[in-house]
Formats: sequence, structure tokens, C-alpha cells
Amino acid sequence: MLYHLFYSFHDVVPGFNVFRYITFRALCAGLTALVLSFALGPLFIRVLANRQIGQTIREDGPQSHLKKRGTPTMGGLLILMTVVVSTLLWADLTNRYIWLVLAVTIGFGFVGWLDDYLKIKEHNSKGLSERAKMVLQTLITGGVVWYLLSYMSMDTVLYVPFFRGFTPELGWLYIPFAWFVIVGTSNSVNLTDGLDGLAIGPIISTAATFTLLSYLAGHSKLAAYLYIPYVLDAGELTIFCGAIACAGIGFLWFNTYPAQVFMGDVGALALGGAIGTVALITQNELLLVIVGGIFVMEAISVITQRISYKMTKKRVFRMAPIHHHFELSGWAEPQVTVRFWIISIILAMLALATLKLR
Ligand code: 57M
Repeated sequence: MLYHLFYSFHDVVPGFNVFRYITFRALCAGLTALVLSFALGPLFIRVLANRQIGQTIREDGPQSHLKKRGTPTMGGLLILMTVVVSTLLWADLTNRYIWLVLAVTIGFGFVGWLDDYLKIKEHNSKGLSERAKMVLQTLITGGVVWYLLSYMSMDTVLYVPFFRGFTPELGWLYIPFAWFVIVGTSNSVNLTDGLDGLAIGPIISTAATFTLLSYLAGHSKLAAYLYIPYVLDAGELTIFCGAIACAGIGFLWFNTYPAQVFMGDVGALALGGAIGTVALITQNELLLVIVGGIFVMEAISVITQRISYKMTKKRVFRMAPIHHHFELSGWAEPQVTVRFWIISIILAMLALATLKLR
């Protein structure tokens, strides 16, 4: 909205021409997200605590987690509010991708909120059943894929990092593939969110990387220079991703060890769904596997543990997801978190390096 307001005066105030630039508006959105997070965070946490919106802790988990009982949860509402407001203020609201990613974020946020709400109401850690969660996520994702294919003439080709000439056409397989990218990312972020600051760190590095990737995807000359797919209008997603990265930094202030607030499923499912959708629009799905490698590793650890336990009654890890394995191996919680952050930064650098290796 501010973009439309300020830019409409660019003939009168020549300086306002700067609002035309995506890079400038992405910075404005990031700063807005930071200011909102820091200004509203303490109040928000106080409201959650007063309303006793506190976390229930599983008895079968690491004993060190029992002391976290009652930590305010649903902090993801603050992240979502900050991201949505910053995006609405600084993005071009005639851009349809912006509305699509906002709808996905709010839709997945609603599913997560329902889960958190049931956990708090029933005073247990069950929440929404896995099946109900999956059905709702699938419905939202179905809507996204239908919109992309029907209205945005989405290219159903797969771009493979390192192999410039190898671009397989997915055809109808694009539909299950897109489902896998969005729902898979959403649930993997959710699994990762089990230690203070653990999920939000890689979300920041992934969103920051996608801030750049969206800009490149929407810039015809740079996209051609780097041999990456050019997606008309996708550049505006730079603002959305910048807002997520900075809202994440703002949230980390309160979620760092010892956490004053957890994001809850409302935050984790929404942020994962949002990142998956941006990867799909910018056609960087395989690059997301590298950038979001921490989320991938967490999901694989759970799948491996489940399969192994079912087939052999033996566990591969002391406990899954893998962050619990390291905790039970004697690493202090902040050690696991910070080491996972370091890995996610390295992965982001590797993913960016692939841009020059095509
Ligand atoms: C959510 N949620 C945290 C918080 C956060 C299939 C199965 C592997 C599923 C998995 C699972 O339920 N994962 C999803 C993980 C929970 O955090 C809440 O949930 C939100 C995110 N969804 O925002 O609201 C707990 O995580 C801790 N936490 C922090 N700091 C944070 O900033 O310390 C979260 C955020 C919080 C808090 O303790 O209560 C969670 O872990 O429940 N299930 C599991 O992860 C369980 N694993 C398991 O059963 N493994 C099995 C196998 C066969 C897969 C095994 O290894 O044998 C573990 N969950 C817990 N303890 N709590 C088991 C141990």
C-alpha cells in the first residue's frame, strides 16, 4: 500500500522514484518486519502467557524438555502478522504471485493454528490428527497448483542444478511433484521445530537465499546470464521473502535459548508452506533441497527411524527427529541448534554457488 501511495507521487517528488525498485522495497519490508517484531514481541508474549497459551510437553521426550512446560506457544502468529503487514505495505498489490503466497501462508497458518488450539484446549500433545492435517494441507496445495496451471501458465519443466541442458518435462507428474514440494516442506519445517531457535535459523537462511533467487528469477537479463528460468513477475516475491527472513530474525530474538516463546504449528506449517510455494513459482525446487538441507535431513531421520523400527524393532537414532539424537548423545541444546545453523549457512552458500556451475 505504501508502495502504491508513494510511487503515485513520483512525478511530484522525484525522490519517490526509488519506490519503483524491488531491492529498495525489499529492504523497507525487511526493516518493517524487524521493527514490528521488536515492538510487538514483548506485548504479544505477555498476552499469550496471560491467556495461558502454553506448550504441553510429551512425557516420552528428552527429560531436559520437561522444564519447558508452559512456555507460551503460537508465537508464529506474530511472525505471520509481521510478514503479511510488511508485504502488504511494500509489495506491488497488482502482482498475483504476492496474493498467492499470502493465501498459502494464511491457509497453512490456519491448519497449524487449529492443531495448536486443540493441543491447548485438550491439554495434550495430540492436536489435529495426522490425516486431518494432511487433508487440509492437500486441499490448499491443490488450490495453488490449480491456480498456477490455469491462470499463470506455469512451466511444468524441472530445472536441475549443475545440468543446464537437462530439463525433463514433468507433464501430469507436476501435480504430485508440486504437492510433495509444498506439503513436504511444510511438514519438514514442523519436524525441525523441536529445539529453541532450531527451525527459525534455517528458515532465515533459506528465506534470505530465496530473496536473492526470486530477484534473479524475475530479472530477464540476470536470469539469462545465469541460465536460470526467467519467471515474469516473480521478482516481487523478493519483498515477501525479505519480510520472512527479517520477521524470522525478529522472532529469533525471543525464541533463542532459553526460549520465551515457541512458534507453534501455526508458524512452522505456514513458513514451510510459504517457502515451498516460492520454490515452486521460481522453479528452484531442487535448489530448495540443498538450501533447506536441514529440513530434509530432519524428515529423512524420521522416515528412516520409523521404517527401521517397524521392520526390525531396532532404532537407527537414539530418538527421531535427529536433533533429539544429538541431545541424547550429550550435546547441549544450544550446541545442536547453533551447529545446525552453521550447516544451513554452508548449504545456502553451496546452493548459491550452483548458480555459477551450470
Ligand atoms: C512437532 N514439536 C515439538 C512447539 C513448536 C512422526 C513423528 C516423528 C512426529 C514428531 C512430531 O510430532 N513433530 C512435530 C515437533 C514440540 O514443539 C511444539 O511444536 C511446534 C512445532 N510443530 O513450535 O509449539 C516440542 O519441541 C520443543 N521445542 C523447543 N523449542 C522450540 O523453539 O524446545 C519446540 C520449539 C516442545 C518443546 O519441547 O514441546 C515436539 O518435539 O513435540 N514426533 C516427535 O518429534 C517425537 N518423536 C518420536 O516419537 N520418535 C520416534 C519415532 C519412531 C519417529 C522414535 O524416535 O522412536 C518426539 N517428540 C518429543 N519428544 N517431544 C519424541 C520426543
